[in-house]
Amino acid sequence: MPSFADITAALAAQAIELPSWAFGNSGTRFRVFPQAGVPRDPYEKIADAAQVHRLTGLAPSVALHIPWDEVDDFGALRRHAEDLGVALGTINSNTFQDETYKLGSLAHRDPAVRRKAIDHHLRCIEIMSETGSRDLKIWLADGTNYPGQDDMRSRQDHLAASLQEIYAAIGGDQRLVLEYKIFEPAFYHTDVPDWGTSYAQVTALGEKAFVCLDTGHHAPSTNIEFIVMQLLRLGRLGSFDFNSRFYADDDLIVGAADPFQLFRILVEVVRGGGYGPDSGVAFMLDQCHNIEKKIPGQIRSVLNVQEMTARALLLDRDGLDAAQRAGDVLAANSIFMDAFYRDVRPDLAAWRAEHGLPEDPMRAFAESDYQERIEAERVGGAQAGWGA
Ligand code: PSV
Ligand code: MN
Repeated sequence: MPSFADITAALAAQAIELPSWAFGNSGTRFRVFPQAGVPRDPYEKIADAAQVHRLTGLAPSVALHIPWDEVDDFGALRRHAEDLGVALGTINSNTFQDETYKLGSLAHRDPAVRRKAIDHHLRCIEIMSETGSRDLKIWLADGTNYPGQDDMRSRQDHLAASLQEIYAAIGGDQRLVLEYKIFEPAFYHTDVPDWGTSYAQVTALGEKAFVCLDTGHHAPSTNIEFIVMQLLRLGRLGSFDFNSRFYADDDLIVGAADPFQLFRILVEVVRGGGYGPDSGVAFMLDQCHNIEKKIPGQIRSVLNVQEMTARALLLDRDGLDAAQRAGDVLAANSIFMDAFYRDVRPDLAAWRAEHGLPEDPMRAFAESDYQERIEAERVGGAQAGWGA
């Protein structure tokens, strides 16, 4: 079985991208509970994200959502981020909040609506060159609520043509990632409901198009690690949107609802060559902190990913392989479970201390005055929120 010392080089390379929207107010369709100190603009969101990286060393970039994070000067926002020790990351497009998109965007039957949605993505690509971002992430709310409402087949064709036009604008070192989601806001059919549809659409585009897997976007009981394995095998896993869920797309803290599932996913990531800076797989969070404080919510999240990654890296692959070859079902399963039950927290704490990081980043944040300061300073102005 590998020792903790065997995996520290791999752990040191871990990078998890934070979503700018995790720092703004969010809620459910029933109520948004505003929190004191919440950022009023993208600059303040990035300042908060930088705290997570400062205390964990795990979160060197921040994803933006357009238009939520529109600013006059993206070069200035980029410099602001760099001054705080982080980079601007994935640009997320948004075609789900405009009146025009009520019946769809890139898959809409009206060419004028599709034009508007395509132009929005071309604008996002322009922003990517200013922010230095590699990935354009597309998630579409497109779908229908009632059988017969629209022609699913032609919508798929419209989607393919729209994506082709967007893809043509993607730069040589940029990528397009297409996220799928089983349902919501559409309740009968969704135009990109599953990994297979996303895979079919991105492979038709070319080598710079990949699938984004959001862990909250599947039917209950879906074997997500199987999808991870398959997409890695096919060379099309571009990124993760990590979060956790009990019921639907709950957007809770990753690893909170089902740590074992997170472990199983990460085992397949490591097995399939999806871990590490050269793997081409981006680890991102896509979460909302509706009732807990946002910065510690994000710190807890990246630590959860790190802990499960360490356990996945500690899996005794040789032993597992031998047990599998021998057809020893129980031995194979117990080797797998040994890695899951391994408590890596003391080793990680000591390792952080050796690297000039707080042993316990949650406590370090609680003991800092950052939360108090933002609550005192960020008075007046409109607080940022999911959707604004
Ligand atoms: C959709 O539910 C989604 O997962 C997409 O990634 C969006 O961009 C994000 O949530 C917004 O919270
Ligand atoms: Mn997502």
